[in-house]
Amino acid sequence: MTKAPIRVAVTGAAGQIGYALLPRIASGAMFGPDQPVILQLLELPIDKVMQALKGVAMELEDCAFPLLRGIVCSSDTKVAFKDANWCLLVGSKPRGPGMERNDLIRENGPIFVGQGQAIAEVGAKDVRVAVVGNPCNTNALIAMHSAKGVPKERFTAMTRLDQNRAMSQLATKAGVHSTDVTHATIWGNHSATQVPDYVNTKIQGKPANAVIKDEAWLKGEFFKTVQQRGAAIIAARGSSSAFSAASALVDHVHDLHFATPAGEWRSVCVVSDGSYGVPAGLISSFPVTSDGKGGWKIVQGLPLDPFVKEKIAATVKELEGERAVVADLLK
Ligand code: NAX
Repeated sequence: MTKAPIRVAVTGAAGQIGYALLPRIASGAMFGPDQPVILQLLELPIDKVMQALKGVAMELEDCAFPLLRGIVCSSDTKVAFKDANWCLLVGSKPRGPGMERNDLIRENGPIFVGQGQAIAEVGAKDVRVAVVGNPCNTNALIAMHSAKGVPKERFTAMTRLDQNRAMSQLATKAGVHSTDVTHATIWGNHSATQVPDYVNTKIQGKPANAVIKDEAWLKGEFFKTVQQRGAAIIAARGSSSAFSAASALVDHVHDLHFATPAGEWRSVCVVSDGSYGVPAGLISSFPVTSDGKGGWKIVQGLPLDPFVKEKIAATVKELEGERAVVADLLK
């Protein structure tokens, strides 16, 4: 029997992440090879941008994807989020020249107020949200507060790209394949203060720091490389990470849609319940398991060394600072 289609809303769909993301959703990479999807694409109400979105939709048609059961293009959140089961909030205002991080947070805040309200108003009863547009943790926090009546657990933000980057760096250093790196854990904010954990991340089943016995590298180059990878990609490519971000979003949603294999976990930014000293209510990256039915849990009781603990305190402080900047939007 054919499954009912999943409605997937994607904002910023004519952007570079959107371009790399949409064919992967439509081909079955996100929800599996037997799950039909309907894509509901949102862009800014600017002629040139809507024209570009039309071109993207034409390309999707030209792929004749067996699982793609419909494409909606709109500049109206109420149309794009209508009955959506998943809302992937990718679009946001980029950082302009001379703009401080706090300016970016303030510029983007209202977008996520409106989108959160629209999700609550017209989204499906089981709607779930993944925020990619930066600053993604705080944007997710704003959307979560604005979506009155939608359970807070439905809102996530993406540190999966950071997780994947950490896995790749550790695999290269240890001389193994990235599939030998499991339980990769990112704590905190998706920013330069994020914390890639080398105690709980495992290489061939052993703690990464028991395999890579180079503390200076783990606390130095490894941290810096993962934290600064986005900037390094911009420096090398002239634009920010696109298909790696799209691929990470496919992983993020896929792994929340399906159950996590027993004993494993993934890094996901979710609303804190106070675990690991992260103040309740902040959206922070944690090791998370999914039950495959819409539920998730923060993995409890993981050991943290003093260095990682100190770094988590710093990234949490940054998240609290970002929350303070948008306090008026969280009512
Ligand atoms: P692009 O500038 O290529 O595309 C963004 C698109 O969003 C544009 O087409 C724009 O018209 C649209 N947009 C802006 N405001 C909108 C709104 N209110 N409603 C609907 N559409 C809107 O950026 P792209 O490279 O695709 O990156 C998108 C976002 O992802 C950026 O905020 C970026 O910082 C963020 N990233 C997040 C990552 C993460 O790991 N969480 C990694 C990659 C990326 O840097």
